[in-house]
Amino acid sequence: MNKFTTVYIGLGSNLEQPTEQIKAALNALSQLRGSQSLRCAPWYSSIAIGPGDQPNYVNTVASLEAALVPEALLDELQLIEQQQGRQRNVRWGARTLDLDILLYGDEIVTTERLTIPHPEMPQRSFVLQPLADLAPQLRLPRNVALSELLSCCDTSDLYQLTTVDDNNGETASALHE
Ligand code: ROI
Repeated sequence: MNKFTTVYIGLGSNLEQPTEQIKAALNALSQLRGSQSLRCAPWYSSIAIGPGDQPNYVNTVASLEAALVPEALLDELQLIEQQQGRQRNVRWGARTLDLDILLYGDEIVTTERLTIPHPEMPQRSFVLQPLADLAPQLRLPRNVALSELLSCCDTSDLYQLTTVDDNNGETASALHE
């Protein structure tokens, strides 16, 4: 039996050189215990959802094959966030790094710490678009087509960052409209 589950993780940063933060997070994810086969979508610049006048975010989505159960994966992701200086003070405030478990295979998880699928996904172009870049045919639990969610979501606030390598997010640079 395959012990690995395909997991999708949303990455976001709008502080302290966001592209460097995303690069460092992908590096950490590539070394995550009990995980393999990291893939990353193109990167996007997105307008911040949240209070005050915040800088734009850099967002992307990564997938990996994980042997960790969801809560253990969450622990690992929070450790990476902490290592990259994440402070949890203002709700929806600016942050160096946000790592969200979007999907964990076909599982529906509702615990005190975790809700999977991520409940805000349908409203967030900066999640749906890179997720669709990675897995255009994806169906979410409860038989929801990702393409259907994306078609209902305004993506006009999103700009793909150009990359000079083969799309693994190493060298995002100029904005491409
Ligand atoms: N806004 C954008 N554009 N991208 C994010 O990743 C993001 N993450 C968040 C909140 C504060 C809701 N706003 C965001 O957690």
